[in-house]
Amino acid sequence: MQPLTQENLTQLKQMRTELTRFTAVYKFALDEVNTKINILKDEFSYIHDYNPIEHCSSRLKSPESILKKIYKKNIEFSLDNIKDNIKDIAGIRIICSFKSDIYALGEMIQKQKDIELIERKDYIKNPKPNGYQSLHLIVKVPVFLSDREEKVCVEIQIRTIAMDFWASLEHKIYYKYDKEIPNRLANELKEAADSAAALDEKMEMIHNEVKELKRSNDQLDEVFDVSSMAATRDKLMQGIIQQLVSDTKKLE
Ligand code: 0O2
Repeated sequence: MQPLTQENLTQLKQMRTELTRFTAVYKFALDEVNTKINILKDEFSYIHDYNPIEHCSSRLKSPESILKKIYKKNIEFSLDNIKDNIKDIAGIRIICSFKSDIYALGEMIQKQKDIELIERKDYIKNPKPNGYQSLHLIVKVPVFLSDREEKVCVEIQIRTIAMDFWASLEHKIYYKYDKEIPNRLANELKEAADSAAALDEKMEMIHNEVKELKRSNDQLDEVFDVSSMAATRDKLMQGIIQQLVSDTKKLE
C-alpha cells in the first residue's frame, strides 16, 4: 500500500468538510421543521382543548441507506446527485390521533409561508398494494447559514397510531428479508392493514359522536345555567319588591 501524500490528505480533509457541511444542512432543516411542529403541538395544548398530535420523531437517513437508494435508483455517486434525487435524507414522522387530523395537520404545514410543497403522496386514499397507509409530504424549507441560504428537502410522514403500528411491525418483520414474500403472508399482511384502517374508522366515528354529545350537553348547560338562572330570579324578585314598595308608598 502506498503512503498517503500531502495532496491525498488535503483531498480527504476537503471531502470530510464537504460531507459534514452536507449532512449538517439536513440536520438544520430537521430542526426547523421540528420547531414548527412543536409550536403547533404547544399551541394545541395551551389554546385549544384538543391536541391532534400524539407524538413525533425525526431521523437523518443513514449513509448506508443513502447508498442503497442511490444504487437502487442507478444514480452516479456525487453529493449533487444525492441532493437532487434523494428527498428523504431528513425525515419527520408525525403520529396523529385520527385520520381527519392527518389532513388538517397536513394543510396547516403546507400553508406556512416559508414551506414549499414539492410532492404529496396520499397513501391513505391510495394505499400501497401491501396495505401501507400514510400521508407523505416532501417540502422544502429555507436554512439560513453564515454565508448563504439553502432550500432543503424534508420528508414529512403523517399517519395515525394504527397506521404506524402496522408500518412499524411490517418493517420489523421484513427487515433484511430481500426475497419475494409468499402470497399467503402478503394477503395476511394486507388483511392486517385493513383491520387497522377499520379500527381507525371506528375510533373516529366514536370520537365524532362523543364530540357531538359534548356539544349538545354544553348547549343544554348554557340554557339551564343554574347560577345565571338564580341571578335572573334575584333580579326579578328585586324588581317586584321595588314595585311593591313604591305602590305601598303611593297608597300611603
Ligand atoms: P426509511 O428507513 O424510512 O428511510 P423515493 O423516496 O421516492 O425514492 P419511494 O419508495 O417511492 O421512494 O418513496 P415513498 O413511497 O414516499 O416511501 C418512502 C418512505 O415511506 C420509506 O422510506 C418508508 O419510510 C415509508 N414506506 C413506504 N412504503 C412502505 C411500506 O410498505 N412499509 C413501511 N413500513 N414503510 C414504507 P425508506 O427509504 O424505504 O426507508
